[in-house]
Amino acid sequence: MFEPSSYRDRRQALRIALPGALILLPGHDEAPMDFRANVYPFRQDSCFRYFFGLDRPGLVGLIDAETGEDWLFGDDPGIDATIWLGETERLAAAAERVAVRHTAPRAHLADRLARAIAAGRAILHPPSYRAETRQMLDGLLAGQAAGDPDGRLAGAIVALREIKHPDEIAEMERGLAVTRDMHHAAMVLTRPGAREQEIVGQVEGLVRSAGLRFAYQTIFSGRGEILHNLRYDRTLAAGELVVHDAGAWSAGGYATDITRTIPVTGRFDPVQAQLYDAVLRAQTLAIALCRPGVRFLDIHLAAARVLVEALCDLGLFRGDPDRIVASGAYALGFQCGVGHQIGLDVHDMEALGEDAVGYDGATRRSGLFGLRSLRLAKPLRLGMTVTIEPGLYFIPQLIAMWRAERRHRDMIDYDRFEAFAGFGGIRIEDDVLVTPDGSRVLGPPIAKTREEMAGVMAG
Ligand SMILES: [Mn+2]
Repeated sequence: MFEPSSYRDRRQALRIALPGALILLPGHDEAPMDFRANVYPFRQDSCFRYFFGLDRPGLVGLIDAETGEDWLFGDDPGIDATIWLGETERLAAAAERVAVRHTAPRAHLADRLARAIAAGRAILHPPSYRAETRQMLDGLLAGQAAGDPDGRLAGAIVALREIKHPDEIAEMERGLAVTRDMHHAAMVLTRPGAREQEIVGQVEGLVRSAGLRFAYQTIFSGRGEILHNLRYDRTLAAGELVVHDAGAWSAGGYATDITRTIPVTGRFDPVQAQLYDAVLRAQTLAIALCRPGVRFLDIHLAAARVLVEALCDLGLFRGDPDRIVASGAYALGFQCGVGHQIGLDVHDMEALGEDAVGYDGATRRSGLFGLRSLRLAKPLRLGMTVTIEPGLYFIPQLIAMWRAERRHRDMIDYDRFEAFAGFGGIRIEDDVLVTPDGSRVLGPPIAKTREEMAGVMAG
């Protein structure tokens, strides 16, 4: 947790952005897995955590821009919570840790909101992505003007949260130190005959030993062309590439998101090396292009062009690389976006709506296959943290589909593409801070060139 004043300052900044507003920020309750007392590991809502800091269930925050007051609604732990869970901290004491002076029992929230509604005030709250939260809000606000109809609240929150304070950067870098260990451990363990789940288990052990949790479900697969492959049921074979996409939540709740692509034998064959180096060049260029004011869309397209040039050299694409990029044909090899914002959430703030986070009035989402998956397109701002994660993926079903549709057939050699069925995928991902004159890769260096990875894998 940060200093109490930092949470007060954040709430004050939100009040200034939304004069007169009454802003309701529900925290999370426990989420049962299979029966009420057996719960998923607790994860606080990130908006609540950003403005109210507290990492415990059962709280609702209220920010009043008319009176200047902050309120926390919740209950002191009863004797059962103390007996079973050791919870003893009273709400008022917790509130003090985040500079909130006003607290009230959770049961008082309905009254408080009813009075505000009777006084004609609209209640702003972020969209709910958990059914329990939606149900609670439906009960509290039934039929009243509430939510975020014109996106003002989402816009104001994004404008604040997307600029990271140095304390937040330090928190992410502490998470990245563990993430470096995770990735290097996976490289050491990767070898022909190893089972994917064994390696994921060992890496998870490292995360747990550090007192942390995965920030999202790890990807560790020799079938790296499946972009979010969550199965670990294979045995690694010589000649394969393994995509390992894994990150931790830091102790303070900030996510890391790192990908490395590991050759199972420790060595790339010549074609793998050619394509790996192309992805690395695309990533290096994209990182170098990051600076305040540059549209992330243009960084995506620049990375795509580097990948296209390499695929032209191998005869998979033919013709003018700029045309291959502009037409969208490039997406046969690179189907996703080059990155996204990262912070408390691995895809930061996407609960507020992907377009609210990644697009603005001047930058609209494209409908083109590939580009439509770009989560961030608007210009970068100083202090933003983003992932840079270009990749190449050979997806047999997609190649067959496009071939049958004769898509971009003047630019694509489908026979060559089909020869890459079984190649898998390559992704290289780092977390990057936008600085005044460029960018900085966050955290300690994690082996990334072919030589660096061979060095780690050789022990
Ligand atoms: Mn990512």
